[in-house]
Amino acid sequence: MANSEVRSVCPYCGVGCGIVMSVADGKVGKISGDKLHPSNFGRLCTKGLTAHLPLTAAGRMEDAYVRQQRSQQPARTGIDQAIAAAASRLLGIIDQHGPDAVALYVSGQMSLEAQYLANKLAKGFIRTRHIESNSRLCMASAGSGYKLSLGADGPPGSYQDFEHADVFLVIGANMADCHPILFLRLLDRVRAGAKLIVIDPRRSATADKADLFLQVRPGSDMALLNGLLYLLQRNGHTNPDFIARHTEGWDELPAFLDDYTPERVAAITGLAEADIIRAAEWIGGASNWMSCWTMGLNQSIHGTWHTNAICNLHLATGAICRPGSGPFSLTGQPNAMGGREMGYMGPGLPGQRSALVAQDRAFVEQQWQLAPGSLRSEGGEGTVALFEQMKSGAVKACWVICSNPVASVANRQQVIDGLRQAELVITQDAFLDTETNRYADILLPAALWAEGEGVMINSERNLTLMPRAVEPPGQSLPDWQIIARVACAMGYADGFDYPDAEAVYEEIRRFHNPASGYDLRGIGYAELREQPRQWPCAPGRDNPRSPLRYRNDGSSQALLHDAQGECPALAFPTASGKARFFARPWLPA
Ligand SMILES: Nc1nc2c(c(=O)[nH]1)N[C@H]1C(S)=C(S)[C@@H](COP(=O)(O)OP(=O)(O)OC[C@H]3O[C@@H](n4cnc5c(=O)[nH]c(N)nc54)[C@H](O)[C@@H]3O)O[C@H]1N2
Ligand SMILES: Nc1nc2c(c(=O)[nH]1)N[C@H]1C(S)=C(S)[C@@H](COP(=O)(O)OP(=O)(O)OC[C@H]3O[C@@H](n4cnc5c(=O)[nH]c(N)nc54)[C@H](O)[C@@H]3O)O[C@H]1N2
Ligand code: SF4
Ligand SMILES: [Mo]
Repeated sequence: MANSEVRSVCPYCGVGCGIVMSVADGKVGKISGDKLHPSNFGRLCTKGLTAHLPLTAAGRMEDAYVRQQRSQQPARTGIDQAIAAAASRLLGIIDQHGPDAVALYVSGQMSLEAQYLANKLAKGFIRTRHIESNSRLCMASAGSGYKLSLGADGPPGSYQDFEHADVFLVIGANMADCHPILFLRLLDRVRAGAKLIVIDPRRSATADKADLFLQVRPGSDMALLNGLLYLLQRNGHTNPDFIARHTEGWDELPAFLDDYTPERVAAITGLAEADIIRAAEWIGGASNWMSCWTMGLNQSIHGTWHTNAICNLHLATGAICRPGSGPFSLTGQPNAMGGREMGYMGPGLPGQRSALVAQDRAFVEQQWQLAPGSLRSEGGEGTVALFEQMKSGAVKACWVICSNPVASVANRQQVIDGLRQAELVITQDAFLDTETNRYADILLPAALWAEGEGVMINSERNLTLMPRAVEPPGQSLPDWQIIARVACAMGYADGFDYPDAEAVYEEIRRFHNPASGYDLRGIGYAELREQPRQWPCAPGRDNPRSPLRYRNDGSSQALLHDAQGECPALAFPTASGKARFFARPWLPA
């Protein structure tokens, strides 16, 4: 390949910063920030600046490996033979034990195309209910919380809101270390006068920058969030007009909130009453305010409720779906947002659809050219349950792609027991010596992000094309291609014969969802080669940005008429078109 500058996206976190790679002699020599990219405008953190180093690091898996016996070392094999072996052994297990004996465990670090194909293969063709992803460990709570409160997954706003907020509520997120470039954007606004409230049991690097640091007891957030809403209501800082027009379920809240007086909340959280009161005054007095949260709230048995409680605050103050305001869950992984949209957890189907909904199944069956009634109306039970089911022998084969569950899933011993108990473990990784590969029967060599083409979607629904900048080493192939080739070898060539990643993406574009506004129709590879673009994007839309969702303009989402036949300003994708309040109590962890 000729020497060139290639624009792409940093593969390390959900901020999704634009990068420019200097490619010379078939190698990426240097990475700098893309000044034109809407996530970072040229800034990069250390991880982005050094993202090219792993491409040529020692230990890449350049060939496939197959282990004939568990006690032996895996032997180097041609990739064609390994793919054929993977396919025939999967088919053998399906024949003998049925489709639910097979599981896929995939990743928010893969491209959109790979995520889509994995789900298509699992739900559409193998017809197992077991496909899960590492995002289950990460932002599944935010996803299900949004769905309940607002009707669909994903933040309603965008990074542009950071430039307009007057108050930031950062709770259970260490942005300074984990989303550094977005944190710089936030601090720019704080320097211009906005106030930063940080809620964390630890005095983190993020807390060090706070105007008000609330050092809560771990697991007491629900009490605090309810306590803030109690005070907003008592102080007359709610927005009754917004509540009446765009929400339902408020009626039961005032009585419920009476349990969350500053006195009681202080006792539960360990905070000073005065600090709780101050936080509520800042939020109530702000013209615009945003909340940012991540693992401190998501990784909890009450994770979904936490998202509901945050949405309650925004709905009650009407601080949502307008510039500078909104609940903004930060995405950890570079393409977890894409995976959530592709439905790679539980019963999800592409385009923010669900296998539990008959209409959604019918739509997807049509797209995949399957007979009506082919898709199953159920999903799996989640990541932890998946490894339990492997350990108990119910799930007999697991194909792990772009994740290292022995290192990252809770209760390591159970994961190891599950992998040991399984008849067939296939891993697909870019590196050879991972904790999980040690338990694999077949190891498939994956290309890294810069070695294949694909799309990544960041926290704010922005799509960036990752072009192929360099050749993958040895026999390694992009994830989407390995998945497609295994599917073809299993006999599903009709559904998986794609010439390139763009052809897969073209199929994904057909999954426009007028219920949720999920819409890539106006975004093709051709547009993405010019610049990143944000969905919802109806065909012909000029503006590459689409910073606000749920505006009732009928372009990507079906136009909503209310009971009086009028069109409200906002259309939440719920049955009534209104967002929902949920009374979620604080319970001990
Ligand atoms: N350098 C680096 N950056 C990364 C990653 C990485 O591996 N390395 N991973 C990426 C990924 S996948 C993710 S998910 C994100 C994670 O990003 P974050 O969620 O921001 O990081 P964590 O350190 O997991 O947790 C955030 C904070 O939650 C706090 N916390 C713990 N328990 C509670 C609680 O009960 N209540 C409250 N309010 N807070 C609590 C912790 O003290 C911590 O400061 O980072 C992304 N960015
Ligand atoms: N103890 C503890 N556990 C945690 C967390 C924690 O904070 N503490 N955080 C949780 C969270 S938020 C997350 S998101 C998960 C993440 O958990 P994992 O998904 O296990 O995370 P990674 O370490 O990113 O592992 C990714 C694997 O993919 C490989 N890889 C990288 N690029 C590619 C590629 O392009 N293709 C393929 N096929 N492979 C590739 C890497 O070599 C690596 O083995 O961990 C969760 N588990
Ligand atoms: S903030 Fe995230 S996306 Fe941006 S450069 Fe750092 S790791 Fe990459
Ligand atoms: Mo994560």
